Amino acid sequence: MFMKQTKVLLILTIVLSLLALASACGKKTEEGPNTNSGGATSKEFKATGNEGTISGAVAFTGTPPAPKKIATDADPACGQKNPNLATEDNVVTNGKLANVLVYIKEGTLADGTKIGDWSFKAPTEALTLDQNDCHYKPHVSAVMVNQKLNITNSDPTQHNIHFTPKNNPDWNQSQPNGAAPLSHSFARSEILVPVKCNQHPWMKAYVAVLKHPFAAVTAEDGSFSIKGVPPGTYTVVAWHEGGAAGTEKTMQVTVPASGSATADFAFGEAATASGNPSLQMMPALDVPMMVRH
Ligand SMILES: [Cu+2]
Repeated sequence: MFMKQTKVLLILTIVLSLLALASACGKKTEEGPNTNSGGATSKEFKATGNEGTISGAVAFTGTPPAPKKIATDADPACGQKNPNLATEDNVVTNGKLANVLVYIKEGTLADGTKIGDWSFKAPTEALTLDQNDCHYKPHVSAVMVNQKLNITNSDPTQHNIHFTPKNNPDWNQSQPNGAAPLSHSFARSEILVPVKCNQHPWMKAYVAVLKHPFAAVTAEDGSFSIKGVPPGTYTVVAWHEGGAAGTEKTMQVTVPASGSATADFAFGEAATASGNPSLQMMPALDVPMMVRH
């Protein structure tokens, strides 16, 4: 009788151990194929040291529209600080265009993975968006999802910063002169978030919110440089404001290991005729969001 009980117990123990082992193995195979599917389970990208650079210049072809002087009657404090306040939608110097956002839209790394399959850590440094001379500085900028924006007021007047995104919540805060900086961030990617000032109708800025750090904005001389790009072949987009939602130019580039790729773009009337304009604001690397909204 006693022997029989021991035997049953022993068999039970063996069966249970086998079951536990089988379920552990089952779990492992379930996790395998999901690791590269993007979203919350995507792997964090780690630089390996063979990253390269995408750089170039953006030209403005033809005669650029002259900047228009802004009437500051709505707030004399703006005119007193900057009597020559002018529009910023086409900042052209020697045929080169400033304030163009250049970013990687999609692409495949040399190891065959898609850039959208990787996750990238947002920088801990905040991007400062200053209200200065009754303009936003910078006029065009790029941050990563959840990266902090530090909003400052350097003017002797009150501003009202108003982000009007499509994929993120509306955000609208007044900031009197001398007030402490405001902080904001965006939880979802968006190309690009328009910014306006409810006090000064001419004040406009654009903030790109990306899931990766591969973006740059052209300087006064039209140049830009995107560093730390893993070797691969990418679709690079140059975006410039104007029209309903801006104009885009697209180019394929291949970044060799530890090398560089050139991406030169042209905007302007003459360039538009042969270019690839798109009037669509697209969320970067975020196809499901397009369906949602
Ligand atoms: Cu303002």
